Amino acid sequence: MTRKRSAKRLLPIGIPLLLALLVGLTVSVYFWQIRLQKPSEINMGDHRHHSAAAVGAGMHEHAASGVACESLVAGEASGATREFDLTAARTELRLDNGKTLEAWTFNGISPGPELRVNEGDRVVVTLRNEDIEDGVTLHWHGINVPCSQDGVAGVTQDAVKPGESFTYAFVAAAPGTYWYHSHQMSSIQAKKGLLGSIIVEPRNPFGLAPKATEVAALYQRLESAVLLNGSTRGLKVSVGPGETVRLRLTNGDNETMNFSVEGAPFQVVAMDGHDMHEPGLLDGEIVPLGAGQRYDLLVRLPDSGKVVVRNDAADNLPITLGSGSEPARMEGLKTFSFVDYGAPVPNDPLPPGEPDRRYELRLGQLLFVSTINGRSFHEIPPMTVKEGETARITLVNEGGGDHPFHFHGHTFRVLSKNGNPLTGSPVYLDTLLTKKGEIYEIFLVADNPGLWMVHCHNLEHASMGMSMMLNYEGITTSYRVGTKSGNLPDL
Ligand SMILES: [Cu+2]
Repeated sequence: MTRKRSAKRLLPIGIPLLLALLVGLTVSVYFWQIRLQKPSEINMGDHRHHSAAAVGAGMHEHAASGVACESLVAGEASGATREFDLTAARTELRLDNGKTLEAWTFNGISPGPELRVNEGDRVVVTLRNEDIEDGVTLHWHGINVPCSQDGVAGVTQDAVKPGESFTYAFVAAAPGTYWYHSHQMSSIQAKKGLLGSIIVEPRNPFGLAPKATEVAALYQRLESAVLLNGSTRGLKVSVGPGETVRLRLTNGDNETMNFSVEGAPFQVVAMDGHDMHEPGLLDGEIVPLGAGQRYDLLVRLPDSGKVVVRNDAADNLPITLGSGSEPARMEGLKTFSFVDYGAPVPNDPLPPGEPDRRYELRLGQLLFVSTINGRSFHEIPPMTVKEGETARITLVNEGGGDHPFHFHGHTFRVLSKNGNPLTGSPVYLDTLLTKKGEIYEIFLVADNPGLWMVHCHNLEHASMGMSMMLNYEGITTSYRVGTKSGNLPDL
C-alpha cells in the first residue's frame, strides 16, 4: 500500500526524468555521429584507423616506408588523347519547366557535359573550381583508374579549392557506361548538381549486330527535383520501326529506381558497363536500378513504332522511343533478376578455389547511424589485401533500406545470392544493389594497388557512416580526412 502510494508520488518526477534521459540519449547519439562524420584528422591509409586518437607518430613513420597513392599514375594508352575542361561553379540554373534554382554545375550545366571517349583513349580532364567554397573533386564512378586519379578528398588528393585546378589523367581501358561526380562532401555536392555521364565506346560495337542508336539517360535529384539529362519532362528519341536503341541508364539519385519497358521486348545487354553473355529477351519485367548503378537496355522498335520506358521514381520522366500509338501501361510485373539471366561463358575461369582473404560486411542501421558490422566511418577496420590476392566478400543487408554497395578501383564478380550460385551470364559490377534480408557473395582480384573507398551509394547512408576502406598493404597517402584539412569525402 505504502509502496504503491510512493510510486504514484514519484510519477510526476519519473516522466520528465525519462523524457530528459531520452532527449539526452538522442542528443549524444547526434553528437557522436557529428564527431564520427567530422574527425579532426584521419589517415585513411592506416590499417587500423579507429579514431583520431589512434593516429600516432609511429603510424606516420611506418607510412613513410610505403608506396604513396599519389605516385600511382596511368600507364601508356593505345588510343588517342582526349582532353576536357570541367569548371565547377555556383549557377542560377533555369530548368525547362521555368523554375530556377541555386545549383552547383560543371560548365554551367547539371548534369555536366556528357564525356564520350573510345576504348583505349587517354582521358585528360582539367577540373577548375570557380567558387565552391568547400572544394570539389572528380570521382570516375566505375572506371578503375590508378589511385592518384580516384578523386576522393583526403585519400587520393586534397579537395580543389576556389581558384585552384587539378588535372586527371587515366586510360579508358574498359568500354561501358560510367559517370562522374564530386567526392568531396559527396552527399551534398551530388545533390547540388556536380555530376555527369562518361561513356567509353567500344572499338568494335556489337560485333556483327546491326548498328544501334545510342542514348545515355542520366537520372539525378537536383535538390528535390528528379531530372533526366537535366530535363523535367523526359526524353524523346526519334527512331523508326525496326531500328535498335541502346539505352544507357544511369541512376545518379540515392534511391532505387524501377524501370519498365512498354511496347516491345528488350535485353539487359550490360550492367555497370560490363556486357552480359547471351542476354535473353525480357518481356514486361521490372528492372530495378540501384543508386550509382548503370544498366544498358537494348530495344528493337516494333512495327507499331513506339516504346515507352518508365521509371517509378519519376512518372513525369518517361523515355519515349519513336512515335506511333501509345503502348499499354504495364503493372504488377515480375522483377528482373540477374541470378539466372543470360548464359555462362565457355571455359569460365571462375568460380575460383579458396580465396586469399574472406570478409563479411553486415550493412545495417543503429539509430541515426548507418553501419558496417556495427561500426561507422573510420571506426570500421579497413579490409586489407596485397596486390595479386583474391578476396571473397559476403555482403549482408540487415536493414535500414536498400544499400547499393560500391567499390572504388575494382570490378567485382557476383558469385551468389542468398546462397544460390549464379547460373546465367557472369555478372561483373562496381555497385551491387542489396535489399533487406539479402545475402550476396562477391569475388574480387586485388589488381589495382591503392587505398579505395568502399561505401553505400545511397550517399545519405554513406554520410551517416556506411563507408569504409579497402587498403592494399604498403600503400600510403599524405592526404588526410577531417576538419583540419577540410577534406570530408562522404559528408
Ligand atoms: Cu545504404
